[in-house]
Amino acid sequence: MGNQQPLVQAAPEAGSSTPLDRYRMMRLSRRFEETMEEQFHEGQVPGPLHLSIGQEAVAVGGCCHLRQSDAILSTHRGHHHCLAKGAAADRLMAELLGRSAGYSLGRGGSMHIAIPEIGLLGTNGIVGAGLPIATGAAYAMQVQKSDNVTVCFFGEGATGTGAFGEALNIAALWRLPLIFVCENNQYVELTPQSVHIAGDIWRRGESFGIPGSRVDGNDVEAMAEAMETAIARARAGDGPTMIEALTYRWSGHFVADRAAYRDEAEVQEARALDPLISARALIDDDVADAVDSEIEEEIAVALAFAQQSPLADFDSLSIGHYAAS
Ligand SMILES: Cc1ncc(C[n+]2csc(CCOP(=O)(O)OP(=O)(O)O)c2C)c(N)n1
Repeated sequence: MGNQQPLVQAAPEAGSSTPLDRYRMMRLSRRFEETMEEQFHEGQVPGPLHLSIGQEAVAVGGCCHLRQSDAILSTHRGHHHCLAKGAAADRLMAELLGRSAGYSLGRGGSMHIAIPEIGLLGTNGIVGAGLPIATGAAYAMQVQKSDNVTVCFFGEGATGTGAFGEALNIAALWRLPLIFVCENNQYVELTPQSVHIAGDIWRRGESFGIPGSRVDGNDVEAMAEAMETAIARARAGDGPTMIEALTYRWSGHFVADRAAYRDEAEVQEARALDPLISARALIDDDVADAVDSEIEEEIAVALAFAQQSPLADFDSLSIGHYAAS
C-alpha cells in the first residue's frame, strides 16, 4: 500500500514562477487529462471523470504565486488545481486508476483528494462545498497570525448555493485572507450559464465591499497578474478579492457526456482560444518542444507507476478516518 514516491513535485519558490514554468505546468495538466481520458475509455478508471481540458490557465495562473503553506480548495473538476499546487502526477494518476499508491490509497478518485502537506485541502464532489471550508481555513490563518492565504476555486454553478453568500459575508466582515476564484467555464452540467445566471459574477462581492474583476481565464499571464494583486492584498491583511476567470469547458460535463446540447461551432470557436497556444507563444519554439518531450516522458513514467501499483485494498478502508490518539 505504501510507496517510495515523493509526495509532491518540487515546486518553485513562491513568486519565482516564469512563463516557461507556467507553460510546462499547463502542458502537464493537458497531457495528464488526455491520458486519463484514454484510460477511462479502456475501462481503467473506476469512477467518474470530469476534465478541465481548456481551463488549465485558471489553475496555473491561480497557483503560480502561491507558497506551499498557502491553501487551495478545489472541486469535482480539479486535476489541474491539484497539479498546479504541486501534486505529483504519478500518485494522482494512481488515485484515478483506483490504485493503492494513490493519494487516497485508490479509494476516492478525483473528487476525494486532499494533500495537506502542499496546502491542497480537498477536491470535492459537492458543488459549493469548498466555500465554507476555505472560509474556515482563511480564518485559521488569520488567527495564527500567519500571512498565508487561501484560494477557493469554484464553478459558476456554485454561485447559486447559499454557502456562496455566507462565505462572502464572513470573509468580508472578518477581512479574511481569502481569494474567491470563480472558474466560469460557461456550463453547469448540461445548462448554459446564459439561462440561469443573472448579472455579473465578478460583481457579486460588491455589496459586501469585496473588490472583483473579470479576467480572461484562457490567458495564464492575465490570470497570474490578477492573482498577484489579490494575494498581496490578502497577505497585507486587507481582506478578500473576487476573481471571475472566464474560460470554456472543452469536454462534456464528464467523460461519458457527449455534450449534444451545444453547437459544434461554439466548441470549435472556444478551442481556437486554446490557453496553451498563448502560453507557448511566450517562449522559444525549441524550448517549448523540449518541454513537450519531457512531459511525454513524465506522463509515460507516471502511467507505468500507476499501473504497476496494486488495486485499492479493502483492508485500507478504515485508514484515515480517525485522528491518531
Ligand atoms: C450540492 C450539489 N448539487 C448538485 C450536484 C450535481 N452537480 C454535479 S456537478 C454540477 C454542476 C457544477 O457546475 P459548476 O459549479 O459550474 O462547475 P463545472 O462542472 O462547470 O466545473 C452539478 C449541479 C452536486 N454535485 N452537488
